[in-house]
Amino acid sequence: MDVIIGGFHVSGTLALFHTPTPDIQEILDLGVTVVTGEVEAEWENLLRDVLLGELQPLYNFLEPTPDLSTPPVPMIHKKYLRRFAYQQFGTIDCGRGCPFSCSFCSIINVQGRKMRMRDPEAIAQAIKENYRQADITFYFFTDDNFARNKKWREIFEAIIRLQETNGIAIEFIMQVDVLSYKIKDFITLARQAGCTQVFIGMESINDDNLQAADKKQNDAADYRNLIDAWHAADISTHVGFILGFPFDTYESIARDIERLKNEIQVDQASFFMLTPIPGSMDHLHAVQSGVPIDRDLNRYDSFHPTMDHPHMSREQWFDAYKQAWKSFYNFENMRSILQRATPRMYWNVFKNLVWYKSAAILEENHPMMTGFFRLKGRTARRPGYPIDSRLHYLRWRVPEVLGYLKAWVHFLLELEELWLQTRKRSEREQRLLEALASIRGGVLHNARIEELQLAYARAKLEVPSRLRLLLSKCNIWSIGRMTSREELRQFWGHTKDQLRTGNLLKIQVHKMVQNLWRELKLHTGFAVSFAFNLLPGRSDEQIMVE
Ligand code: B12
Ligand code: SF4
Repeated sequence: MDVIIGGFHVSGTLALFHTPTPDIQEILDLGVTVVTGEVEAEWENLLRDVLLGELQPLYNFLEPTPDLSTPPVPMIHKKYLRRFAYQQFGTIDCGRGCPFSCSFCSIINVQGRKMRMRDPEAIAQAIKENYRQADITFYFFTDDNFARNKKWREIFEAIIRLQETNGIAIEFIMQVDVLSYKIKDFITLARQAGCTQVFIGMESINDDNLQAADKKQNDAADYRNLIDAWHAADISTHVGFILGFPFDTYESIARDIERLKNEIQVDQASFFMLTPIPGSMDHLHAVQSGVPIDRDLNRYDSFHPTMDHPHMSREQWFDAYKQAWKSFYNFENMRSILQRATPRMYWNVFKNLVWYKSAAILEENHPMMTGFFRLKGRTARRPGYPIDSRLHYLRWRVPEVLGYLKAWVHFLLELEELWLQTRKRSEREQRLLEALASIRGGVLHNARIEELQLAYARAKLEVPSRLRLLLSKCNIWSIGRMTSREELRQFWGHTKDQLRTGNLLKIQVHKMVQNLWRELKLHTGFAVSFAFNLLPGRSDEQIMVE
């Protein structure tokens, strides 16, 4: 069987080392064909060589990089999407390259620093086809720096025209640099075209680190302006943040995360341990100067230390990394993020927080590598690793899954609390709550029917009859005036204590039934709201859980 390997690792490595490195030589010696660079202009020739049995060991297509204006945009097939949790999601690379020269980055050494772009009309056409054939309405534009795509305006305009003339509205995420907010009209048009989130290469808030990494375009003093500018357009901000630059220490990392949360106020952060990715200048310099770096390339995933750090042991560095996730995705920060979010941003941000926290804290993996539940099949092991017997597999896997499910139950309760404390209430609901709070000195629960009627009157809303208000207590779609789970938490804690101490007579059965009913309504309301808002283009306003 012919085996061909292409893509970023082999391309980046050969772009900088020019001759095969030991890992590439190893696969060449196994008879594998290695293809470096982009293959848009060469794919046909490559396939012809396969068919004729004339495959060469090594193809170098790094130079010249292909023109992107004519090759067709890859189409996404519905069949392929069936195995994904979110099947409306697609990717398109609208352009390639980046003019900057960050030392940890391999993009520039594979795709080059000169920007190349696809034809905006071809992109719009692909979006149209994907919509018709595969119902795709959400995109990740994979350009590493969309802000430097010279055709960004034409691309946004073509997408806006699709909405206006064909009724095809999409939402998308794109990657941009920190200077993007200074480009005239960029943010406004991005918003109109459907951008819901930007991924920003922030990397560090320590200027010494930024200088050391040749990331001179970043100025930490400007970050807050950047974030404010995107927020003003209702677009949420997600930053890439690297830990382990030369001027980082265990303590400075913790301080920087606090600033990221409280001063710069980003909505989401992806943390990475600095990794000398083959194809980056950092990797080349490490190899050339004999700096010890890990040989096992499986560890080059940004969540394993692969080299020593000047101020931290590998364990400390890894711990600082883990603490960064914990600190950023703690309850208080997630609450602040959601309180700041506008109604348009709210559910997008909420969903991302669920994904990120469950992956980073519950699964202890990088969110970009992890979905919601890792299958970990018994026989699905990397070559060289032993396959467990069925019994041995069940012995560790069953407790692991049970522990994971237990962690999820806690997490779901945390999410419910987050939702109750931050959800975007309709104006009507807000008025009613304020009126009731003013009548009852801030206490919202256990209101009598007369108090409720008075609150409706004060809020200048039509006053419901006594019967309707009584019936609404039985309505499963109504979460009433709950703004926190705290009262329920205290009740269940108290009941548990009474059960433990055998004080059964003191258990208030009618309160227990009442609270079970409230739990059921709350779980239903939250589940329905969450599921409903998974659909793109929805906002909480459309589902009334008054
Ligand atoms: C989008 C993206 C993601 C998305 C993927 C979403 C999705 N559903 O597709 C997400 C966010 C999930 C992701 C995750 C990760 N990513 Co990523 N990701 C990218 C990104 C930005 C675009 C990929 C893409 O679609 N490119 C467009 C296609 C057309 O380009 P291409 O893959 O390079 O393919 C061309 C050529 O390389 C060649 N080619 C490619 N494969 C082959 C195979 C053969 C046989 C041949 C002949 C040719 C060939 O032909 C293609 C056409 O020219 C790239 C950077 C980049 N600009 O490419 C990083 C990148 C691929 N990711 C990277 C990394 C490190 C990761 C993570 C490890 C991050 C993390 N810590 O979790 C994870 C790994 C996930 C995993 N399970 O493997 C690195 C890989 C570094 C390396 N190996 O050298 C890259 C290069 C970014 C970087 N420099 O840091 N990623
Ligand atoms: S700005 Fe981003 S894509 Fe460009 S060189 Fe730096 S890290 Fe790479």
